[in-house]
Amino acid sequence: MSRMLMAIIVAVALVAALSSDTGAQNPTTHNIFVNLIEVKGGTTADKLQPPTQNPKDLSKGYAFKGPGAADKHSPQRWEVSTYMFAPAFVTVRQGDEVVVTAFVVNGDEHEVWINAPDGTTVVPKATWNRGREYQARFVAERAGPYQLLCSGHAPSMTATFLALPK
Ligand SMILES: [Cu+2]
Repeated sequence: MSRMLMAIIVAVALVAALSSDTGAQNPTTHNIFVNLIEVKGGTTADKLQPPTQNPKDLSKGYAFKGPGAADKHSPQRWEVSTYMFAPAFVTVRQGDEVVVTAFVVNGDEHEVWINAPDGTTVVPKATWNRGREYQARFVAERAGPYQLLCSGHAPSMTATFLALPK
């Protein structure tokens, strides 16, 4: 048997296995743990000049402390930071229940909600505070990206739960 034919048989078998798998699956509940975190970085102006555009103009989630403001003992030092959800991308299947358990490590306050792929809200806006754990749940009735958003750190602070079609 030629290698080509063998490769085709394997590919067909794989597709058949995958499609029967997706077709027969019952809805599942996904328990997803998410942390709200902040990552920071910095250097000194003698090594790298600070950016000409203030990162704060790109996203409310970004912060920038220029030389002089970052560290008074090191006048050349400048720092940047960003708020994020970790993990920020999870796949589920259409029809599945998604239970997000979130712990706020950084930032005293986040105004969060979850939108469906069509832009409608499936989890209404709520305030999540540092040091607390919260739960948000929805059923991924549609295929496509469900987005966890934070208005105070938009547009960069977001997590996507991508519902793959049944
Ligand atoms: Cu936030």
